[in-house]
Amino acid sequence: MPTHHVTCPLCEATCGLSITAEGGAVTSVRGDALDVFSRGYLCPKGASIGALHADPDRLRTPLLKRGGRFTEATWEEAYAEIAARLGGVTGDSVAVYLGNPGVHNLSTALYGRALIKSLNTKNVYTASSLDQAPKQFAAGYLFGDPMTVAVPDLDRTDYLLLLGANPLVSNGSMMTSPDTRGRLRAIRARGGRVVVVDPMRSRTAELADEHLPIRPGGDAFLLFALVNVLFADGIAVDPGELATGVDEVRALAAPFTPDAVAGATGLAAADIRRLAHELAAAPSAAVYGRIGTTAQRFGTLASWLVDVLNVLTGNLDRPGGAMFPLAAVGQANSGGGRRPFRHGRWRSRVRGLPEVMGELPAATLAEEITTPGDGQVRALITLSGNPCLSAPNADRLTEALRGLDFMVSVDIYLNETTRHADVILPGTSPLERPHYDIALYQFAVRNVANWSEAVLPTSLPQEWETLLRLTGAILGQSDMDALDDVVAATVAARAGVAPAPGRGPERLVATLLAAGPYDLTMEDLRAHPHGIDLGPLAPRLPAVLSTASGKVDLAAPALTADVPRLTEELATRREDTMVLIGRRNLRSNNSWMHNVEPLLGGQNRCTAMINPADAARLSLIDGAPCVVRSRTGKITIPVEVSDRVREGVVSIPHGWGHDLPDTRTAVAAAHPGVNTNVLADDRLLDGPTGTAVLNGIPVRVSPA
Ligand SMILES: Nc1nc2c(c(=O)[nH]1)N[C@H]1C(S)=C(S)[C@@H](COP(=O)(O)OP(=O)(O)OC[C@H]3O[C@@H](n4cnc5c(=O)[nH]c(N)nc54)[C@H](O)[C@@H]3O)O[C@H]1N2
Ligand SMILES: Nc1nc2c(c(=O)[nH]1)N[C@H]1C(S)=C(S)[C@@H](COP(=O)(O)OP(=O)(O)OC[C@H]3O[C@@H](n4cnc5c(=O)[nH]c(N)nc54)[C@H](O)[C@@H]3O)O[C@H]1N2
Ligand code: SF4
Ligand SMILES: [Mo]
Repeated sequence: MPTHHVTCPLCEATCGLSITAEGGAVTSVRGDALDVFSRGYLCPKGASIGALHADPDRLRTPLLKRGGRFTEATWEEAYAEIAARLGGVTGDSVAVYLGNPGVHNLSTALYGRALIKSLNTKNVYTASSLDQAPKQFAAGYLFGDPMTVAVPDLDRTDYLLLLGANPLVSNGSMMTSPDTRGRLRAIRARGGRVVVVDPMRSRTAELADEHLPIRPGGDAFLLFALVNVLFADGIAVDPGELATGVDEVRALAAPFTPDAVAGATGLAAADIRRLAHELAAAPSAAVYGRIGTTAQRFGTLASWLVDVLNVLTGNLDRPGGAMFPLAAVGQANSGGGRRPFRHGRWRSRVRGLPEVMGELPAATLAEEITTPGDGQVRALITLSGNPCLSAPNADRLTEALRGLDFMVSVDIYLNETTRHADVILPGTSPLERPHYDIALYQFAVRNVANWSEAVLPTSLPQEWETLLRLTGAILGQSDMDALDDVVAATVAARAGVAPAPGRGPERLVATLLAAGPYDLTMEDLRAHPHGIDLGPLAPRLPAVLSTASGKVDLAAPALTADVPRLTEELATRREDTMVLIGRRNLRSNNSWMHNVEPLLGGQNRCTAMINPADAARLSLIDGAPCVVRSRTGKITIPVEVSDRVREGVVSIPHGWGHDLPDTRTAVAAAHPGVNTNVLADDRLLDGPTGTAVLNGIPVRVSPA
């Protein structure tokens, strides 16, 4: 039996899997010990990829809604319906929502854009505005491109300050690093220090040398205070010619002394001072913030200040600090002729929220659908997304989807979102397609390249073909090869090379590889099934920058413009309400791996975790149901009393709530949990980017 060595596409860690299969079924999945990056590591999700493939509920034929009920249909019937209902309909009345797995899927990553472009609509939504948009926005203004993101040089750093991240569970994000646990342990083993800032004593916090239980939403205050101490105590490193705006940053940080932010952060001023001195004194150090610092009220400011600290401690772009990866394929910042990042080129119709990276905030999708007038959204295409569970004010969005004239979903399940579609087009399972992690290698802690062939044959069309056919159905174009050539020509022109021969994503990867910074071909990739190690991260300043000044713009107005909101919050911040934050579980993947039997079972993971002192004060009993209310809704959920979470905070995982009618996910329905995003407020946003506040939502909690 041949063993297939492939990259796991289920999360950002890009682990190598060694898979054997027989007769179309997976017989074993192991971590690939020879993978140049992951060296044998795998998690329970990767181990369950065969079960995901075999899931009887996974869609294998198109579904068409007739008289309110789904029936199986042929692909031709499905496209005929789409052409009849959506043909020629372009412009703002059609919206697209692109979900997280699209990032891990070559087809969607490379062909989604063609579909979106052909629609010519402002109404483009993705999970980015529920996630990392503030980080990319900050990077865009600091460094010139939202893909120019500095990642911690995990394998060489002496000091790692992690905020709002739990990579022992999430396996790392915007920091592609298989076996993060091993890499963090190695920091400690070589005498370094790991400090975790998190309202929860997470698994990562348990592994760390120190855990600082910050109040949710307090990160920008803490980070500003660290900057303040660097200046006040004369230990800031002068970036000299490298950066502009140091004096502005110093002035802006002045009010945020450790004493001034102690209340807002819930942390002792002395600890903040010590932290600043430790960061400055470490031979090398990296500050890293993830979703607890981005999907929150001051996501942009916190993301900005993370890198301000990396600069002012002399750690930007130095080994052991925060460095810029150089991916082999599609790294936007490795070519020439780049224009500085801008946002706000257009605005959402109803709330006037600015575009960021060509997208509008998902938090505004519902009202764009329900508010009458010119440009009202009447049709929706979802591509590997489940916004009914993942976006804020879920009840309102669900209601909005009910009112659409037409909806198409490209997805592998009939679930909480796709049940609203008129047509569902099934994607392949991850094992039925080739893979190259075009997106995630751009954030990798080591430069690697790894091509994966499909493990199993399929009778389904590849998703790129589906996306092209969908594009064709809307544009009235039936020559798919011609459309594919247009996509290839566009990708090649942007990369400044000629298109490689062939078809589909493989041609595009070959094209981008030829345009990339390494002398590599597809043949090289194929000859190395365990990947090609391109070495540790190397310094890239100043060439990596594409700001107008050619320097790191530490005080770009788009970033500093949000400081007054923080100053105001410092004066008015109240402590009397409970706030809701999110959490992840190793055996979950946002909303969609809850139908994979081996990952379920055991105790109910969808609980409201609450500190014993709050439980006592609010008369909540461990295991008993409680009611959690916010401005937008209420849910009933079991209490889990735990001193892991700090006082004043409720922690509830997202992605649950599988007890809805008309879905086809039997395993998930047997372990439904509740949808926390009923509580997330679609009006509570990070200022500059409109990213949803999913951490730090004011709630009331009472016994049920
Ligand atoms: N409260 C709260 N809410 C959150 C978060 C939080 O921390 N707290 N996190 C946010 C974050 S970071 C994210 S990224 C979003 C995720 O938000 P979404 O991307 O909207 O949601 P997912 O749960 O990832 O849904 C993925 C969908 O893709 C489908 N799918 C899976 N694989 C494939 C495939 O290969 N092809 C196709 N066509 N479809 C596929 C699944 O069936 C599912 O419908 O959730 C956000 N929501
Ligand atoms: N197993 C698993 N892995 C996943 C996913 C999954 O659903 N399951 N989802 C994937 C996706 S889409 C993403 S984006 C990544 C996310 O990757 P991470 O950001 O590492 O995700 P989390 O595990 O949610 O960790 C966020 C931490 O922030 C803390 N937090 C909440 N609010 C605040 C705050 O205000 N300040 C601070 N400092 N901390 C806060 C939470 O308690 C939590 O421990 O994970 C990816 N990997
Ligand atoms: S950590 Fe992520 S990439 Fe690695 S096996 Fe698990 S799901 Fe796959
Ligand atoms: Mo995410």
